[in-house]
Amino acid sequence: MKRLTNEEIAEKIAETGQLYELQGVQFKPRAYARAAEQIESFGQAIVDLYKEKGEKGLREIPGVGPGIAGHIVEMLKTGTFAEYKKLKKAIPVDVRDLERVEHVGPKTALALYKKLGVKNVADLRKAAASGKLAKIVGETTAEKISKGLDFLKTSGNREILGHVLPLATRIEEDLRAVPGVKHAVVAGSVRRRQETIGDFDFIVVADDAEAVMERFVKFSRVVQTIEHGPTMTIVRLKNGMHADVRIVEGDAYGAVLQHFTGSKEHNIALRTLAVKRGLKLNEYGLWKGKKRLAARTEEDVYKALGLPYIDPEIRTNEGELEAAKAGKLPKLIPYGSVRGDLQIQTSWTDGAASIEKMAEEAKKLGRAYIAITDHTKALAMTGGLDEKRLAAQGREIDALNKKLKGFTILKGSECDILKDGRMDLDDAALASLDFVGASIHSHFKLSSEEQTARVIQAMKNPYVDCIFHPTGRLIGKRPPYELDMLAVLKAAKATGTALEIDAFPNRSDLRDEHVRMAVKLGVKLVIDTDAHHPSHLGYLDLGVAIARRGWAEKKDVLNTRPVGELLRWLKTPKTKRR
Ligand code: DGT
Ligand code: CA
Ligand code: CA
Ligand code: ZN
Repeated sequence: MKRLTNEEIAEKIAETGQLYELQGVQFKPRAYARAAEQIESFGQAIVDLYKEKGEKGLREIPGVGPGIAGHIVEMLKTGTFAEYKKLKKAIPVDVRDLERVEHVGPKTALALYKKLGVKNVADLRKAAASGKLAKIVGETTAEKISKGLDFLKTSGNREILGHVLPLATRIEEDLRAVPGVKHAVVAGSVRRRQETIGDFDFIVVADDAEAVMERFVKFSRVVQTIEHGPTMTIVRLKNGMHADVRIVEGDAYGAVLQHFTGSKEHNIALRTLAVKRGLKLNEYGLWKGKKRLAARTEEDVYKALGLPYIDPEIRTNEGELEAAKAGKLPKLIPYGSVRGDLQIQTSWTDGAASIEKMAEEAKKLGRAYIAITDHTKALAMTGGLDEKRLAAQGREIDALNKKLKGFTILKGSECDILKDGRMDLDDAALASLDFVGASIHSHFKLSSEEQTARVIQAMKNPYVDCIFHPTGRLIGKRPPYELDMLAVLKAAKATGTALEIDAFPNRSDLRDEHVRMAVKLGVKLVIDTDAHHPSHLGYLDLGVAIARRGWAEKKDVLNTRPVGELLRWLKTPKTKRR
């Protein structure tokens, strides 16, 4: 039996769905995508589930029917399955690669393969450069695709935090399970919760370094050892990322962790500060001549430099050392402190699950409330709601609220902002809701003046409580639309409109630097998952990480409030909100 991880199984199922989509098969693409998401977020290793309960056990996974269960069994036995091989042979296109390029959907991918033999991004680049692309898709689309390719190039090989944080956490856990390991943590950009990640840096405390390294290089997630030393090893993981592991003795743990957490800019500033005080800071500790003043914990190191502990998320050398010296560090919003999720899509539009299912799952995760915010009619491809269907949805929510104890479902909307800044729903419909989010989903190419005016116009609507994913960027895929963020933030303050931190991994929107501007201006924030599936509801703390990187405190974030307090704020006329 192959010891495949849930991610590996999910990846192949998802790819199979995309291959079906490429062939124009109905229904299957969606079903496979859904099953893949369930497999990836399944609480137990699929291998173990299969060992325990056989093929029947696999069908307990939501969305997995006999067909997909059969594929999984085959995969566990042989590493692949016949259906996948057949599809891949018919259309040997790397869909996972191509889908990273904006404006390349399944139809285009198929046409490009049939007419030009394009199988991956590298082929696509050649086709674009030679002008052949334009002959197939037309000048306009070719231009758009070329822009998508450029954007992909500049965003490089970095991974999105939310896509790799679970993996980093699992490797930490696996390291901790190795006999003799006392501590294992991930340092570097992951510990700082930076929005994209180059590589993993693990710091391990153990007495017998070599024994631990021997175990580490044999982890099932490791495909290649790049450097193998007694205390420092670099490997390549199955997902293509590199991971460094350093093994240290306990009495230098704090200094090593501090050093390898970074950022480099923060470390350089901290070393300069040490030098000014006649001291020397390196990865072995803080030194006065040959005497080591501190090294055991990070707190010890900062304290010996006359500083309070500085949270990793704000170690960027953007004023944190000055704030620390002045005793003015923010008390960052704690993880787990957001009580309710205010952007959730359901099967009323493009979400995968019912309102009830999303509520149940949110409750399981410890949330006290959610807002249901399905799309509106202008977003026709999602089946966006009109005023009448929104009212019907409201009646379903009323009925559910009667059943639920200690949990509240708020009525909301992700209402489209039309090109001129008007809202896609009439005022009466908006007024009937508890929480109105407004989003841009069209006309991305307006000039900065027009786009800024459009968003500000939306904020002037007395019923719009929040602007969702304010910049519209998709990391590695689509740049933000042109927007004068300072003007938007000032208008948010003036109109009593909140701005969202959308925690969905490839959105992360607002981003850290905007959050910091918002906090300075006293603009209220909301942290949401933008969940389209129950498994997305767990993203909330990724949004908290962005808030922390933007120096936000609990008071800056509206949905850290209990539901009663939140509703009081929402019912206050916008210009009187504090
Ligand atoms: P990444 O991997 O690109 O997402 O970003 P980091 O911050 O994880 O960078 P990485 O893996 O190259 O190094 C981990 C940490 O080690 C980094 O945040 C700070 C420390 N470090 C690495 N190189 C230097 C250096 O040349 N000078 C100083 N002061 N620190 C360094
Ligand atoms: Ca790193
Ligand atoms: Ca590294
Ligand atoms: Zn949506």
